[in-house]
Order: sequence, then structure tokens, then C-alpha cells
Amino acid sequence: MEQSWRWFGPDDVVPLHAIRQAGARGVVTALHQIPYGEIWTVDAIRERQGKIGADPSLGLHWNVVESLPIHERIKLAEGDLTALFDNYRASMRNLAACGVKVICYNFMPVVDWTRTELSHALPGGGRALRFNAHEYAAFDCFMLQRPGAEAEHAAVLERARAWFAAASESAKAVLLSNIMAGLPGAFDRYDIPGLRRMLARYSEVSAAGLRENLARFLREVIPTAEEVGIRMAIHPDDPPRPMMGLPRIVSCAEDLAALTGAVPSEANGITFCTGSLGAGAHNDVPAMARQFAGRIHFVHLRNVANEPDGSFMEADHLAGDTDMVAVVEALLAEQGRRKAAGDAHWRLPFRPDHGHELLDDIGKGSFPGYSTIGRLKGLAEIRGVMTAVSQLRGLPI
Ligand code: DNO
Repeated sequence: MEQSWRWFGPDDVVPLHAIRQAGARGVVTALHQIPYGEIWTVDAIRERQGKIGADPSLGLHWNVVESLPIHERIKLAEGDLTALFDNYRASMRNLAACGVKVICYNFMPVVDWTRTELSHALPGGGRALRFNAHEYAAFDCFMLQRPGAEAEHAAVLERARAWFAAASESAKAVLLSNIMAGLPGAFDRYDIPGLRRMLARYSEVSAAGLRENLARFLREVIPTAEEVGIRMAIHPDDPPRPMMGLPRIVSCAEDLAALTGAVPSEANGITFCTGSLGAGAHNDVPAMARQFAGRIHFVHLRNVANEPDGSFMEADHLAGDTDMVAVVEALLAEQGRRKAAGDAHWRLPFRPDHGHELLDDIGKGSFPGYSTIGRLKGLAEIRGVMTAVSQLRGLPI
């Protein structure tokens, strides 16, 4: 598996040489400065490649785009989408012309990954990301005041009410900004009125409707992907459940089966994110890795510890509820299959997904989840698992 590392570009406080020191060579990045829906030009792509390759001794290359975002109007099927589809295809062609051929994207309405706490203290002073079900319920029911929300949070409603009653205005503001922190670009961060407006735009979109909108997107872009050799890799919902009443359709095995079946092409693939899928108690993550192996084009390895009320915490990469050894074994077996079949792209790019903030990470201002030392530790642990599984099972690493 190709060891990779997410780099947010020149604004990332984690420098490129740290990637090399961590042991990765693949750089996963995106042109976050370009507004959603606009074309990524060859010049802009080359400029980023120039930065990544500026010091050849590091041996880094841009191997995966994360993400080429989907404009909200495509998710909503709102208005004439011709220009948006044309622009998306143009960006795909430009990326392929520059040799960047794996594109990660997601189809989560309005918000991306969602946590309520970005700096949860761990024994010894590390920091982790957490999702507290009662805080999220307080946000949904009492800050957003979404009609019908209380019924959905019955199990934690009393704790949510108590949290809200005791919370200062600044604690509420922190909760809002934590929930918004999952949106990586400079665009589309919402305040409460803005969120309500977005939810209203989705009021007519059911899960089935959203599924159809995704299928339409895939029908528009997969032929281009096939033509230029791009592998599209949808990222699962994080957490894998409806949020704020918004449907989510990439949350479980049935969802993955539906979307891969909607356009049955190898180019229509998956980012296998163990942390996102693992935050759903309904998901058997190693079994899903085996079931969808042929469509996995990019991998995020991370672990979560789930709690009975729906809360979860980002755990060490080899701790938590997901059997990481079993996942790695499934992925290496798939690599073996591809290699034997003569597939030039048999090696799967993967990155350690979020890490804790550890030691000198603290106070550095890295993007939530994207610390240096925490990810370096995660990558090192996974590298150990990969090496052991590969040797014991005779599978290509
Ligand atoms: C979280 C990330 C996601 C991912 C997008 C892909 O850390 O894995 O935000 O980049 O969902 O489009």
C-alpha cells in the first residue's frame, strides 16, 4: 500500500519535509482556494505539483485529490447543472493530464465530518476528537431548533437539555464552530441562520432523491473517468447516519452496494474510510473491506471507540472497535488479486486518517485531526501491521 499523507497546501502548518520524515511519499491534497464548482486549471494543478516536488530529495508526489468537491446544487439537483457537470469533467481531464488519477469526493449534504469536541484531553496530555451525542442533540434541538429533532434524540435529550441550560454563550459558539470544522475549504461555513437556510433547501430531498442525484452525478462523470483513466472514490458519511434531518446515503454496506451498482464501472469506486464507517455500530468494517475490495481506490485508516449512547471517540489507530489487522489483511489480499491480474494500479494509496495531538503537536494550529506526531504514530503502527501481515500471509505490500 502506498503510504500517503494529507497536506492542505501552503497554508498547512505541517511542512512537506515532515511527510518524508513520517515515511510517506504520496501527498494527498486539494486546491482548497478554488471555489466549489469552478475549473481546476492545468496551471493551478501544475503549480501545486511544483510545490510538492520542489525539493526532489523528499521524493514526494501528488497521488490523490482529496477532495474535488461536489457543488451543493448537484447534490440538490437544483436548476440547470450543465455548467457544473462540464466544469467537474474539465477538472478531471486536467488532473488526468497532470498524472493525478485518483479523486476522492463526498456526497454529504451541507456538512462534512462532524464532531462536537476537537480537543478532548487524554491521559498524559494528548488531545482527541470526540462526538458527544448529547452535545450534538443540544445543538440540533435547542440551538438549531430543528422541528422534530427532539424525537430523534430521545435517549440523550435530558442530558442535552441540561448541557444547554448550563452552557455559556461562548460554549455554544465553540460547539457551532466545532461542528462546522469538518468543512476543509474556505467556503460554506454556516452560522445558525445560514444552516437553517441550507436545511430548508433540502426540505424536499429524501434519501431516495439524494441517491438519484448521486446516480445522476455518476452517470455524468464516470464515462469521462473511464476515458482519461481516473478512479473516482466516494468518501463515506462521517458519522454514518442522518445529520440535522439531512439524508445520508453512503453509510452502510447496502448504500455502498447501491452506489457501486448504480453505475457498474470500476472507475466508480470508494474511499474506504475505516473511521467513518466504524462510527456506525451497524457496520462490520473488515467484512465491508472484503465485500467492496474490487472498488476500493483509496483508503483512510483510523479507529473509533463507540459508546452506547451514540457518542464516539477517535481512538489510537490500532485500538478502538475496528479490527485494523483484519482490514489491512483484506486490502493486501485485494492488492494480491490486482497484481496477479496484471493491474498496473494494484498498489492502494492509503493515509493515516486523523491522529491525536501529541507532545509538540499541541498548540501548533494544525487542522483538527491533522497533527504531525499523532499521524506519524498512526502511520508507523499501520506500517508495522502491513509488514507483518504481508510477510505472514505472503501478500504484496
Ligand atoms: C475528514 C476527511 C473528510 C474527507 C471528505 C472527502 O477528515 O476524511 O473531510 O476529506 O469527506 O470529500
